[in-house]
Amino acid sequence: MTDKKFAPGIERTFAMVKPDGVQRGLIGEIIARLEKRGLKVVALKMVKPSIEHIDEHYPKDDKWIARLGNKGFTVFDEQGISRKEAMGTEDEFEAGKQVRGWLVDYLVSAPVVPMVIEGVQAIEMVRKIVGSTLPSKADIGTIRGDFSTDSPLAANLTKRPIRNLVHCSETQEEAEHEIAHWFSADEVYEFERSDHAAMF
Ligand code: IDP
Ligand code: MG
Repeated sequence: MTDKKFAPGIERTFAMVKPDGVQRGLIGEIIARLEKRGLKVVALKMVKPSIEHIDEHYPKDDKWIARLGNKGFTVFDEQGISRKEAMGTEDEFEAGKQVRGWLVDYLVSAPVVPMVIEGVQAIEMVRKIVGSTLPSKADIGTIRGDFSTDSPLAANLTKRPIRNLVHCSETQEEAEHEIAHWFSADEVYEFERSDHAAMF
């Protein structure tokens, strides 16, 4: 990548406007926030994925599933809501399995807009711009903090994933897996932004 010599630490990450973001007409707003920060969109498309494709997108290991189940539990514990009432189980792995199933079904319900974002510390920067998973914890100024208001309780009681508009990779490992899963090498472009010299 030509940029590497100007700015060490350049990374690529994967982000995707989820069905709620597409249906609410927020594709442009979401991409604009990433671009305005100085990050570069190097791959982009709109697709309606298959169940199999989404199933392979999200991790399947027990640790990830338990962590997923635990996210909602942290809020229920804070609010004094019974885990069993909110989730039908006290077990984070069982809860995670349910949430993963809802996620997979939801992500195939409408088109999504996957993209590859490149820039300095892109993985962390995109996470920051997108904001916390739980809308109540997402700072104002982040995409989720400004445009979403869903809660794990509301989501779980109606057996659906929290609607928080965007997916983005959390780690280098997720980024590599997700980029390769959604894009072939020739769909990811190399080019220089015109403001590159001013930024670096
Ligand atoms: P992330 O999207 O911020 O990376 P993850 O923990 O990887 O968050 O969870 C994936 C997605 O699963 C979230 O974006 C959200 O839509 C959904 N989700 C997470 N926890 C819950 C929950 O407790 N109930 C319903 N949906 C959840
Ligand atoms: Mg995640």
